[in-house]
Amino acid sequence: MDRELSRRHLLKLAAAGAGAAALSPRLVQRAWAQELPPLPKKDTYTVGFCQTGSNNPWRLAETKSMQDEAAKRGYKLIATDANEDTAKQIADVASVIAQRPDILIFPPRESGPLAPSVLQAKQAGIPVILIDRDVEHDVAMPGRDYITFIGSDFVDQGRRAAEWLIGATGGNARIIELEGTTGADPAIDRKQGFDELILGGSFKGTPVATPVAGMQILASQTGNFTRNEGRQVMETLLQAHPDVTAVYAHNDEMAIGAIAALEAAGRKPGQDVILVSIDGENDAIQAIVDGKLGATVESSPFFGPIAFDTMLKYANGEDLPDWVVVVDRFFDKSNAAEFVGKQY
Ligand code: GYE
Repeated sequence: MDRELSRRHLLKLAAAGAGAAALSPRLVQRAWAQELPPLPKKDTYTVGFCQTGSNNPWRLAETKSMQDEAAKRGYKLIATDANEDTAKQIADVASVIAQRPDILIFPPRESGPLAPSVLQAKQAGIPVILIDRDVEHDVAMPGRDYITFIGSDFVDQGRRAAEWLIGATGGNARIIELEGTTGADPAIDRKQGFDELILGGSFKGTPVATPVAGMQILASQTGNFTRNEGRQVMETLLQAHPDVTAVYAHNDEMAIGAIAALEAAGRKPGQDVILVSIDGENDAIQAIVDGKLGATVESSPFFGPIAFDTMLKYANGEDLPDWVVVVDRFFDKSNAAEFVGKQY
């Protein structure tokens, strides 16, 4: 057992109010069994990276960021692509574990089904860092079962989108919400943050917002984070709700799809229908400049540098937070021009 890691664990026990000296040997033994797998200090690492798919610019940018950074540092990447199929990602993780990388760094496509995969890696003695999407903490816990989650505050992203939309519509809108992949952490949280602000609600029993009287959500349906499904779902919902005046899409690709559906139906995105989304890809920045998309909350796909830096901190025995929060910018017509073609 790495001494630095042992120290980290004891610090945690102490922080939890359980002094190590007060623990019976059996309890200590059980605590060790819960230890995160260690990561030795080495000159080079073999890193497992199980991507969810390659069906949008965000995913491609994330994969490239991991590949580029691994190449720069001379690390070997064992990469898989689940083709946006959760069952395949579960199988991919299992097969990468069998190849015994030093560490597994990956985005779990769905937060429930991939949680056991994290435990599987831990059992095999392979430490895990989750990037961009998290798993359910009642099954797998950061700091206990995996090192940490590196990613954005998705609830806050949803809130920021709602705040902007309330401002842009003067607090009066009939909204269609295009949700991300069902069961994906960002889809769940982006809906929660947005809906809470618009409709009012509570978080763990505490009221967080009162409804905005003039804002209503006409329909909320998944478009699977893709442009094509965003367009198709928007086409269908537009027929059922021709009185729509705003769209909130959980990512840019679906917003771009919705813009196409609106234009095909003779509507004027940016004028009679106001759109807001999340990510900050090139096409979205351009759509803002063109006056079709109102704003997008940034969600960065560039995880390579921060993922490997975090990995090295772990190898060095540094105490890490359970969540490494990625801070996001915001793009609207006030700043979009300076980012044209500079994103991904
Ligand atoms: O917003 C979306 C992608 O998990 C944060 O997944 C990520 C999201 C991102 O497909 O475009």
